[in-house]
Amino acid sequence: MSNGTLITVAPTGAESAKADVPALPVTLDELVATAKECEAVGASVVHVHIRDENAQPSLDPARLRDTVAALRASTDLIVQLSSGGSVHDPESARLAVLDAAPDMASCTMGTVNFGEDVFLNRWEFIVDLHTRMQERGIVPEYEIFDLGHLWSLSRLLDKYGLPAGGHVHVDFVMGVPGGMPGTAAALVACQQALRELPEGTTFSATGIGRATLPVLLTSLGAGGHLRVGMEDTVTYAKGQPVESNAQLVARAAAFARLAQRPPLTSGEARNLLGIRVS
Ligand code: KMH
Ligand code: ZN
Repeated sequence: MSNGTLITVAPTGAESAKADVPALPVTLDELVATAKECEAVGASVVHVHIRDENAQPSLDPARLRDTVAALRASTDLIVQLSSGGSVHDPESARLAVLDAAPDMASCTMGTVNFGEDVFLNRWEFIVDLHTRMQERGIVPEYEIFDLGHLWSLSRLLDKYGLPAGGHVHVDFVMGVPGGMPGTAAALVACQQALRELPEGTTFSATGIGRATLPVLLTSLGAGGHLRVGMEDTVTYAKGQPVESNAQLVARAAAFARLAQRPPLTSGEARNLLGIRVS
């Protein structure tokens, strides 16, 4: 197995407003253009949240299907749809995301306070998501906002079996107000806890806002993979707004090369994650 770095770009998210962050990709054309730029500088996975015609977060089924088709037509990126949506989305709409038949979908492993809101992920909902993804051959990325979520994942896999493709990949989302902090110590604690999970489990990590760089550097040093993008940070450096998602991917790719762990191609990423080539 290559020692390279899987770089996921999360270009949009559901939290920032276009009015506040003009560089945020919110239309399908903007998303596809961003995805192509990010692929060119080292991304192999795109984690997708879409917006409606008013740039508001949306889980509209037709828009999701069109988005998957457009990203596949224009890039070789692995298309990962968010099943997390926004904190206001009902479970039924979040489950229906799978109908758009992405390569991957996120699966958050527990409820977490999310700023002033609550990101609700009941056990029965998690089981539903996991088993539906198994049935449809969609590979999950298990989103871990807090250490205890890893024990929920261990319980899930013990009771319901391995995900589609047989490989387990988790993403540590660090620094959400209400979740674990974006520190080296927290990341190392998560990495230690991976001993409870199947051998070969891989992880990526992302730090929200100011936690971006500490988490990126720690993950690289610990043998982990990276997620970057405007879903997680809209500030490149103090007082300097992010210009584009590609700017964040290029920085992550440069650090990965310096660490002698260059970005994986999307083909290498497919092998790593157990995603079948369709
Ligand atoms: N927008 C957050 C409430 C995911 O994409 O699966 C949930 C989130 C996680 O972003
Ligand atoms: Zn997301």
